[in-house]
Amino acid sequence: MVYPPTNSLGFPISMGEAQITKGNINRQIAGFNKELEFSMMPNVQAIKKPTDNGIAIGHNGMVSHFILHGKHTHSINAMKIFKRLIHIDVVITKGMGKGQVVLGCLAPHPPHLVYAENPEQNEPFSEGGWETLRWGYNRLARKLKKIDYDVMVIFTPHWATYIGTHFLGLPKFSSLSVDPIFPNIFRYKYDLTVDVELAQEMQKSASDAGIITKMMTNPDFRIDYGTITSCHMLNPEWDKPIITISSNRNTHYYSGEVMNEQAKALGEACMKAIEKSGKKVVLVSSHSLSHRHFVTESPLPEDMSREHIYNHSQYVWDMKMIKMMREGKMKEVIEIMPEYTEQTIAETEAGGLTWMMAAMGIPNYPAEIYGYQSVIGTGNAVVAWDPNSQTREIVL
Ligand code: 2X7
Ligand code: FE2
Repeated sequence: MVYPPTNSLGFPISMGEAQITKGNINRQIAGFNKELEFSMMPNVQAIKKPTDNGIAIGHNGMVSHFILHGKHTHSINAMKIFKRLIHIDVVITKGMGKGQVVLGCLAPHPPHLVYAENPEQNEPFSEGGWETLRWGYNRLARKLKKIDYDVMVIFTPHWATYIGTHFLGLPKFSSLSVDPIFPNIFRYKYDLTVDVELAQEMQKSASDAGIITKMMTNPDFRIDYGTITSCHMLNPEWDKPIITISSNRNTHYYSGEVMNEQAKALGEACMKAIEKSGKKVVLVSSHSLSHRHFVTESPLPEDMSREHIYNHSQYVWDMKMIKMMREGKMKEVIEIMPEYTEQTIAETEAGGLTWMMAAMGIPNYPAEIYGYQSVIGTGNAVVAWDPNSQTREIVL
């Protein structure tokens, strides 16, 4: 058995040989989660059953295609059949082994960004604005289009739950999301799909870790604008299911240090569930960085002559954080998070970045920086962590 490393989809390809001893072969392969079973014509004999988990989705001549549901090992040459050599190509088209995070995104959610994009779902009309952030987001959205993933999991500060951590728990949510502070710029019609199976796994895993949890199963529940803005900017087609995780107010109840510990525990629990699920997941930490903001709006919200960071010290702090991200120093970022959050009233207070970093094993590789810009005085960075060193880029 030969194992060339990967096929064009990035999955391993294995090839095996089987000996034909006589007559014709009608090979039919069926396998369900435990073992592949080869059922063959009576004159065909299997010495040893292949021991992989998977299902065959058909064959074309001598080529069979498998979708695997487990470890990537085969013993296809287990067939001792007629006296000539046949070649069996096993093309693994979809891995259902250990699930993984394929990308982590810091995705700020000022509703101004959606407003400036003028998508058909949003009622108000704008003349644009905040291009540095939007173009950065557009570029990240293009990268995401090239990544194979099953679900986007978002942690949002604007679904604030006062007892425990909640997970979206119905397959569909559809309504109008109105920003309570900026109803003039954000009235967005959404109709989104949730991966309830993974949400339940995450909830169970978090609960097993001692975290208070709950599934949101109220069909009238309104999705917060943080979730919608980050998801819209990352995937305007909405062609993937999502899961939103609420933020518990640990920083406010206790301290930034307690928030860090709780968010880490939640991230690790979510990762266990992801691994078990076999799914490929994009994690999204939806928030701004520094968060002091103006309290009056300019007559035209998108008037960029009015836009600037609230104060210089916020800018200096944000740049310090972004430099550490660029250098792959996420352990240090998390360590300094309580102080940073206090000094700039940063939206990291909700725990999103700590949660995402913990789920990703605290990356020590450089983050991809897509843009930084202020929105009503807050500091916002679009950043991604790509665990795949082959596709990781220096963007800016
Ligand atoms: O939620 C937000 C935010 N985080 C930053 C800026 C403007 C509005 O809303
Ligand atoms: Fe926010």
